[in-house]
Amino acid sequence: MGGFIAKESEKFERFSDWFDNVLLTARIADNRYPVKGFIVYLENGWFVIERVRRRLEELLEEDGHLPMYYPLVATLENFSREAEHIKGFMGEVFAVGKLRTGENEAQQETPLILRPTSETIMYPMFALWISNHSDLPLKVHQSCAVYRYETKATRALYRVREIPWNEAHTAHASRGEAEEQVRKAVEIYRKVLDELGIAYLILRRPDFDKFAGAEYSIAFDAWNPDGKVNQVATVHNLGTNFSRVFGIVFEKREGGKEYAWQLCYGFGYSRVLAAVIAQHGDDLGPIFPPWVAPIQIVVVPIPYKGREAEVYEYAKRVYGLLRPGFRVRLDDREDVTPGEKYYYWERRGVPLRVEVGPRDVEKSAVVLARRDTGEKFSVPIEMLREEVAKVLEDIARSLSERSKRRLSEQIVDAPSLEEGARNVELGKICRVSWCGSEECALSLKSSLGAEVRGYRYDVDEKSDRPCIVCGSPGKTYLYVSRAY
Ligand code: PR8
Repeated sequence: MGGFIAKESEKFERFSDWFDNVLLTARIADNRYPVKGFIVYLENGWFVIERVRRRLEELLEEDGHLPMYYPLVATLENFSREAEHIKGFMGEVFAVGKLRTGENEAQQETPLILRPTSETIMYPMFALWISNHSDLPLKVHQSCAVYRYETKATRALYRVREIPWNEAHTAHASRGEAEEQVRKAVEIYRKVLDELGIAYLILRRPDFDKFAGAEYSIAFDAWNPDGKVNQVATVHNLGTNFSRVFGIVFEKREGGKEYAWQLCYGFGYSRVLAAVIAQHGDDLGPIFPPWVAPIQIVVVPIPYKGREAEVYEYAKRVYGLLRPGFRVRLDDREDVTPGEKYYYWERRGVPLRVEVGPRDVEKSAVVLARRDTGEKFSVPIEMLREEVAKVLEDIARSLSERSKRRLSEQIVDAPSLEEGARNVELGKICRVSWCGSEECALSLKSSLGAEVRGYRYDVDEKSDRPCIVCGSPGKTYLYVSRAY
């Protein structure tokens, strides 16, 4: 066994072409819809998103988040109440109103805005519902689309103008409780991403890059084959910045009033889908982690002349054995060769293939072929279900390990600015010693020609080297790379 090395040169050397091609061939998304930044999610892409959505919502609801649905539109007036927030988003807002259909409709009403995010839609309602400490904590979530008139180049899944996401918003009675919820939110996101085998860094963003209106922001940056990291989720501590503006005030247990402490966090479904494809795929196409794979197993009969009937019969039996509990497809097309079928399903990301030929019929066995490693092995039919379950689990584990290895290979320590710039050019994530000053972080952006993504949130990385910019003693390490 072994000896098979997945070909990935296309994916690493011509990522953009590879990705566009995979989206269409594997029926994930079609980017040809004639409105910039809007795409059609095809059956396989949407299937993965749906699975991920269900799992995320399950975890959020276990943690006490209530599912709600808020309006798509807001008035410009409401939207404009938090000064920092509006500064951050005003350039990206879509406006809507009634279409003018006749001459005498000269008088236009003030347009409404489409939510670019829902703080200013939800928080006036929070103010109505919260008046006492017993109303807290309040935790809500919704999966929906938000709309941003992105001015940077759009890119299917990575940077779209209609963004499918889950957003969660919470209000708490103290700074401490809000901080505790930051940790819980990070754990929930971490769990979903880990189950998908996605490898990422959890980074606290530098202050100049925090969410508009937040005290601080934490982000999950997933690695990407072209070296541009993919921010798949973010957790923002809003402090009392929004509650002051929207009047979210509560009566304290010990008497007196206080503004509620708030968080908001978002999980970008389309970017998570992009990470699944980009991190796990190879030159043939995607490899879906089994629990989100639209089809987990394909059964391919290998008929020999004169023995077609018994092979097809046997394949049907195998299919029947797997059907309860697995998402399985029997490819019994008669005008397509087994080899063509292998290729067809490999390109669609099916993680496991079951081959059955005349010899398997005789031996009461089947051959299992793994999409990730190419390994093949024979399994007796009475062990089929257990073996398949084990192999699927093992595929998930090995996708995850491989992806983590890739991430650590992509991170390099840069001792000087020249080294850093060269590595950024090579598509690396540079780790550089930093004194903690905003000025040095800002200057890195221009000297390395890349984005300053921040420092580790989950690990306290103490630096014992001088700051790469000013030379004074380093405090921690900053991660710098190109980004989507
Ligand atoms: C918030 N408010 O808004 P955030 N294309 C694809 N995914 C995107 C795009 C885009 N153009 N823009 C953002 N995302 C907070 C938290 C409520 C929820 C995804 O936060 O602006 C990214 O994965 O950081 C991003 O991390 C997430 O939405 C949240 O967006």
